[in-house]
Amino acid sequence: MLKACYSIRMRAAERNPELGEKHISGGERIGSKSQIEPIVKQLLNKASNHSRGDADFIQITVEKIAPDQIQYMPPLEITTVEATSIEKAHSEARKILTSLGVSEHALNVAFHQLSSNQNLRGAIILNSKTGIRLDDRGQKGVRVSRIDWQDADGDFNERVREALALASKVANSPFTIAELCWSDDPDYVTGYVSNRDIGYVRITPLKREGCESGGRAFFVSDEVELDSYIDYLESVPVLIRRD
Ligand code: WAQ
Ligand code: MG
Repeated sequence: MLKACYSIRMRAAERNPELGEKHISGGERIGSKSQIEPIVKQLLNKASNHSRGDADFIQITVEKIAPDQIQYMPPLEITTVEATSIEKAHSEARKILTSLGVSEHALNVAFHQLSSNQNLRGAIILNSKTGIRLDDRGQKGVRVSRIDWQDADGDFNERVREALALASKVANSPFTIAELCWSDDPDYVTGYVSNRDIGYVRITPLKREGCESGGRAFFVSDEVELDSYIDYLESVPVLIRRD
């Protein structure tokens, strides 16, 4: 029999009576019963020592998942592009996304959102041609969840591991044309573009140090079945493993 698995999710926020809620951090992991405690500790630690601020609300959700529903997939290949300026890094990202079929207008929408939005909790889903935003989640966006590595992979730091797992799950959907991401953390300026053919292309610097805007945009094809796409991203458990 397969061992029971658990999805463990965290979200942390700073609550200000005048300004409302500021997103601090989130995290998604999958583990066996005996891994719940160390994973909860790691997520609490991630929420508590964060460059975006001091969390005064931390929510941790633990849910059992059916092991026979887990999908296994390999990670995308990693490459890194180092640019000499933010402008050059942006034009490199645009060039790659254009070559994958993302329209100039959709790129403008995505770059504008990621450059100006300081409080996005999930991803925005954009039609890759029209640039129209398809999800109706506002600042909440769509959170890719139930995602982790099958085994600890010592090759990367925690941030790269998380982002690579997420990008690999996103790229695995036939509706995904490409993804653009950079962090909303003020101390992290590297982001990436990814898809199933080009892999995970890290690009630096996509923003200036100290800046708290960032996010993720998933560019999708006209054929997208939005409900099943969002259900896959949020609910289908995925473990990343090398073949
Ligand atoms: N699902 C959807 N969107 C998410 C998720 C998720 N599970 N987690 C984060 N986001 C969105 C959300 O809008 C955040 O504000 C934004 O992405 C940035 O999240 O060197 O650290 O966790 O190879 O701050 C990428 C490069 C780092 C890593 C990305 O993102 C590397 C990063 P952060
Ligand atoms: Mg962040």
